[in-house]
Amino acid sequence: MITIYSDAHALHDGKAELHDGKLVSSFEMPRRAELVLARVQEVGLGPVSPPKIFGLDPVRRVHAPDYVAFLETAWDEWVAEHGEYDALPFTWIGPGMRRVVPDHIDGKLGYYSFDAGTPITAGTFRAIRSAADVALTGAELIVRGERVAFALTRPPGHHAHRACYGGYCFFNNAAVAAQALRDAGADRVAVLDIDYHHGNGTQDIFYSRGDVLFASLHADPVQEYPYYLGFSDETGEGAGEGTNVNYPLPFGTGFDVWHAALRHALARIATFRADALVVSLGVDTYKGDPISRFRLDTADYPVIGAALAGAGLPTLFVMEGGYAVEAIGVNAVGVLQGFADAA
Ligand code: OKP
Ligand code: ZN
Repeated sequence: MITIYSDAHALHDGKAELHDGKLVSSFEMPRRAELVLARVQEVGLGPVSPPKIFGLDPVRRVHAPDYVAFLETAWDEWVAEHGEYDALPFTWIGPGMRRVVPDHIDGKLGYYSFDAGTPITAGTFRAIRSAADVALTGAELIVRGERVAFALTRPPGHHAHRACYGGYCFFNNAAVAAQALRDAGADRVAVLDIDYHHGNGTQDIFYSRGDVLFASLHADPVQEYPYYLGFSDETGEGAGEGTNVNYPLPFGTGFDVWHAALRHALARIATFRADALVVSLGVDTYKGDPISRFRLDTADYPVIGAALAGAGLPTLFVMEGGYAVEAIGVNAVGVLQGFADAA
C-alpha cells in the first residue's frame, strides 16, 4: 500500500486551543503525522511518496472561492492587526444577527469559523494546501487502478464545511478527494467516516448530492462535539435524500457495539453500489484518547481494516483525528495492515 506524505504539514503548528475554559497546548500537533509515518516505515507497509501539486482548483470544487481566498490571506491580515501570534476567533454570528463579511480580520475569523480550538498560524495555508495535494495524489492512484492508498493528511479535514473551518480542520481533504474521484469518472463515491467525531463538514458538503454517500460512526452530538450536527434523522435532502447515514453512539461505546454499526454502514454502502470508497480514518475512538470517550483497543483496529477490505472497493484512506499520540501510529497503521492482510 502506497502512503502519500509531505512534511509540509509541520508548517501548521498551533500553539493553543480553548479547552475546558483554559487555553491549553493544541492536541492537534505535527508529531501526530510524524508518528504515523514512522509506524508506516517500521512495519514496512509499503512505499512512501510525496504529493503532486494540484493547486487550488480541485479544492474549490468543494469549498467556496471566498472562503479559500480568506484562508490564503488570513494570517497576513491578522499579523498586520495583532502581530505574529496565532489567530483565534472569539465571536460568532448568533441567531438574529446578520451574515455580512466584515472588513476587520477579527470579524472575518468568526464569520468563517465555528470554534475557538482551531488556530491559524504562519504556515497554515501552505500546510492545508499540501494536505489537499496529499489527498488528491491518493485519489489519483485510485483512479489509475490501485486497490488502496493512504493519504497521510494533516491537519485533518472532516469538520471543514464548504465555507467555514473548525475542529482543527480547514480544507476537507476527504471531500476534496471524493470530488476528484467523481470528476475522474467514478459514478458513485462513498465516504465512510470512522473518526470519533461527526464529520459535519463532509456531511454538509454532500448533503444534497445523490452521487456521494456519506456514512459516519461517531459520538452522539447530544453529548459530544460538534454538538450541532450528526443526528440519525439527518438523511440527506433533495437529490441526496437517503444518501446520508449517521450512527451516533453513546459515551463509553466499546468495540462490539461500534463494529455492529460499522457492519450496518458497510451494508448501506453495498446497496449504494459505490465505485470507490474514501475512509475518513480517525483513531480517536481509542480508549486512551485524551479528548474522546469510546473504548476501542489497539487490537480492534486491524479487525476494522479487514472489515473495510470486505467491501471489495478501491479504497482511499484519508487521515483524520487521533490524539493519544503514543498510540496513533500503531492504531492507524493497524487499520491499514488489517486491510492489506484481508484484501
Ligand atoms: C477533530 B477530529 C476539546 C473539545 C474538542 C474539537 C475536537 C476536534 C476533533 N475541549 N475540540 O474530528 O479528530
Ligand atoms: Zn475526531
